[in-house]
Amino acid sequence: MTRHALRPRVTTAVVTLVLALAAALLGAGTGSPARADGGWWDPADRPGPDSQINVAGEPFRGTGPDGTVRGFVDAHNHLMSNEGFGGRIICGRTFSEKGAPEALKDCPEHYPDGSLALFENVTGGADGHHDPVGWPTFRDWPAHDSLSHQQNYYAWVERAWRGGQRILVNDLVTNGQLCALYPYKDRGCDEMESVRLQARETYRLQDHIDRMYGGAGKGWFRIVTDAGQAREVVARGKLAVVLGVETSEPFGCKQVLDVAQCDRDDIDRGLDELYDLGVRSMFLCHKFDNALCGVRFDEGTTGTAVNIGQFLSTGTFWTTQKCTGPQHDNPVGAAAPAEAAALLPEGVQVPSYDADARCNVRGLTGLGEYALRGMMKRNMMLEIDHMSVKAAGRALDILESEAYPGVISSHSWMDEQWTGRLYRLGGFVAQYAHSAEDFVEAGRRDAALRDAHGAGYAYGTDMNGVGGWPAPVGEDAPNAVRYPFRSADGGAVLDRQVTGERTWDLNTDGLAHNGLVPDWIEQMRLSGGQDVVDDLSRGAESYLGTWRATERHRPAADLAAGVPATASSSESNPFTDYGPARAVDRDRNTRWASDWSDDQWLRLDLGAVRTVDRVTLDWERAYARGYRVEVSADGADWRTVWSTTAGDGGLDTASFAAVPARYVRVHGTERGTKYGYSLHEVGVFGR
Ligand SMILES: [Ca+2]
Ligand SMILES: [Ca+2]
Repeated sequence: MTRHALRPRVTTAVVTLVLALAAALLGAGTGSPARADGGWWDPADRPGPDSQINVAGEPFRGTGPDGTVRGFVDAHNHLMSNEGFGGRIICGRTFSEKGAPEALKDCPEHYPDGSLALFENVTGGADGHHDPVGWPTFRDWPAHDSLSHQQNYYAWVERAWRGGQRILVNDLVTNGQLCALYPYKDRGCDEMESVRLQARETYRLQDHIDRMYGGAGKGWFRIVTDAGQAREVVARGKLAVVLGVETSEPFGCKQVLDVAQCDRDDIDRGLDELYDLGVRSMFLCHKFDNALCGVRFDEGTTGTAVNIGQFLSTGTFWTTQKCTGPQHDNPVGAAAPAEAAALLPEGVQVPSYDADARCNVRGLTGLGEYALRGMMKRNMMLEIDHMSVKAAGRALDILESEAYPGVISSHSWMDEQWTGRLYRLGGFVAQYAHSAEDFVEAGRRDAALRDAHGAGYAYGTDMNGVGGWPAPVGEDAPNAVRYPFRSADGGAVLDRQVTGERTWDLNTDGLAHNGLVPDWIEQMRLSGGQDVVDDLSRGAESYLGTWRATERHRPAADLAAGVPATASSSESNPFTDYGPARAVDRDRNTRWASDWSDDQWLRLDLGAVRTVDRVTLDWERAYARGYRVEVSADGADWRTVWSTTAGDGGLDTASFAAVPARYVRVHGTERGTKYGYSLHEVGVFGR
């Protein structure tokens, strides 16, 4: 068939960029009705012809003897991304009042042969052509390697639920730049508008399902806004749906030439609005450096295309520096795809990057810190994936200083070396939906950490997220699923999933849509044994634990504000006071500074014996590489409760088992610079 011939160079350029951007942006019948069991879990009526579920058996309910719930968690999904990006990147809808034939149609420009399916074709799913017909034949989509077709039709989500999933995080997602670049769109590109629309559609989907079960509140799809509600839903055997947000410029917080396009009022208003919509979990940055934070780069050609997208959106490319610790961002692709580079203005080129400079220079900005603290004030959960190492490190510093547990890595976009810090806070980790074998292997790397912290595990399918999903393993693979199979909990029997005239088989189709998630979990069981499934079954309880702790978090009492402070020395300066009281005046613009030698200390008198378990240290550039935190009841006998020889300055938090203390001393042992020690603020917390 003819390729469309309009301005091929520019069109190809747009498409190449769009594809790479999008690939990165969201990661990465006539059949007879299914035989229903007739229980509470079966709808009384589906509107019009609809998909089958192909699961028999009652969903498990209730709580264990210890009050815990069980169930799988999909920590990262995009039920409504067909409404994002202007509405034409993901084709086919999550539901329709008229049933599957109406919902599962392709985008108009994909007809008749897919040659104008620009996004599909650049993302490689279709070799330039595909059969656009969805219902009832579904010859070419949904498929594990088709990045632009609906994977979350509600009945497929229903099958995932019937297979044991109990929590789903629905990240409302879009990217204004991709929307603007893509030639087809149904609506404007404002990111907050899109988030509002996707939230509304999620509530409409809930109503749609409720109607099949006899009215409001009766269906299995339950949008929840607090951990208690979620626990109740899970205990009733239904699916708790949590709203999240993953956009590149939340609250209009883009930056142009490094100038923020939002202010604190925008952030407060935006957070209030999202909270009112029911959003409890969110990303502060995603793919493009914005006014809140720098991003974790995408790799290779995709990375270069995203970098060009960032330039077009913000006027700046990514800038790298040597990393200050062992964590690093992904390597930036060196060569720009010629077609994408053609979109750049005359004379502008994608920079080249040193292989040993792997960290984004942009971290968490002042506004980003304000937004993070705003989320903490509202007891929301921070999605830390997609933040640059520098931004994520600072975010973790802040969360640690407040002992705030609400932090989630939902799809393998955080440096793995930070998993321990995240678990120590009480956070939650899910792995991207890799192939069963890879998932099992990566999951084993952190199994000891999960055990140590009593954490369950989860997956982030990133369905409708343009990431690509596990390919078929073939019917003869050692981990091929044998249909029908029993669900991991043992209570359901699942056969191959049928919609219209099409039957999907994980072995030959791969993870083509959300309905095959139980099949993929069965494959993980075959690959890695029952332990893997047990870990995933503990996911719901673990997620709820993180959420509940986040809701209950309150700032601890500040025991050190304005207390008497003394020090081994203070730097003398005729114009500025660097005395010890400056470290407890709760003014970040003032500081204590010692003389320039290693053995120096700062002592605080809390006035009475208090129970202390955390000390925070906000260092000026003159930080301590080595120091001890010591406590004393009488100012004479000292006991070390925490120490380090690897301090890195910035914001440090020393957490230790609660001890009684009237005096707290920060005792330097090794300077990090040639100067002395200097602290903007020291905080002491406890009960
Ligand atoms: Ca101060
Ligand atoms: Ca630090």
